[in-house]
Amino acid sequence: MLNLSGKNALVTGIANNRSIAWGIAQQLHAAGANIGVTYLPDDKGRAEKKIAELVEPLQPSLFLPCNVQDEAQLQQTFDAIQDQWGRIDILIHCLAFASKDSLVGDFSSVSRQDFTLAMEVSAYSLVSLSRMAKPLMPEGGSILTLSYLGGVRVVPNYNTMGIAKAALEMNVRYLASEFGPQNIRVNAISAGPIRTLASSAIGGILDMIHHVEKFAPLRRTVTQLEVGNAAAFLCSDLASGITGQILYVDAGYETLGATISGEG
Ligand code: 0WE
Repeated sequence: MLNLSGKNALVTGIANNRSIAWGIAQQLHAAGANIGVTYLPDDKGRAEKKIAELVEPLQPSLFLPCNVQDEAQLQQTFDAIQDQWGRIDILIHCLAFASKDSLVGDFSSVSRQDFTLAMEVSAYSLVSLSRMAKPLMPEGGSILTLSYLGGVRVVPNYNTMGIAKAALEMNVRYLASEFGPQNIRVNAISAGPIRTLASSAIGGILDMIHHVEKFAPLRRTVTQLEVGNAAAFLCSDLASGITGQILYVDAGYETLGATISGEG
């Protein structure tokens, strides 16, 4: 049976109640995990208040600001884990950012700065968080990140994020190889499109969702809680033999080779 009791799980990337990270946090909690949450702080402390209220039902035993572009905040996060938990079992990475300019129009128009920003926040951050988690996983652990099909195939406007997701998926494989001897597993879930804060900022996301509802084998999109269930499985001992994998939780969309109805 799926049981995460006694496991310490740090969840990054909760922005609001539509976040996939929130779906994952709820299902890890439902499976008995002890939850820690990091959030992206803003100047006015609004994010802190909003996310604290949201996650309150999960009774997180850690609640920390963590902007992955800030080395000091990263260090403080793992110092707190060391002090208060002593050990971490599960690390959930649900972080991505690309400038709006780099998510529209011609891919080749991306600036050096926007390309680097997307790579740093969306791909490199898995490396830095994993490196810092490793010494706190002496008896093994599970690291999970979120990807998207746009990292392996061309999706209009996904552009620079697609390159960052391709790098992220290779990070998963290289980290899985390096950390495997310490019984630390590293995997990704490639989720289908879901209406979230990040995706709703994108023009044409509704068209993407209608397209999936029309053509995906299950004829619908997936929910945050379905991604959360797959995450709970991958982070549990039921998945003890799985590492370096990208699991599609996308209502079957990835299997398609043509999106025509075939009905004439
Ligand atoms: O990974 C993503 C979105 C990540 C994302 C979203 C934003 C919006 C606001 C990263 N950076 C930003 N920056 C902002 O300023 N998805 C998988 C959702 C998504 O984004 C798309 C999609 C889908 C699906 C962009 C174009 C086309 C499809």
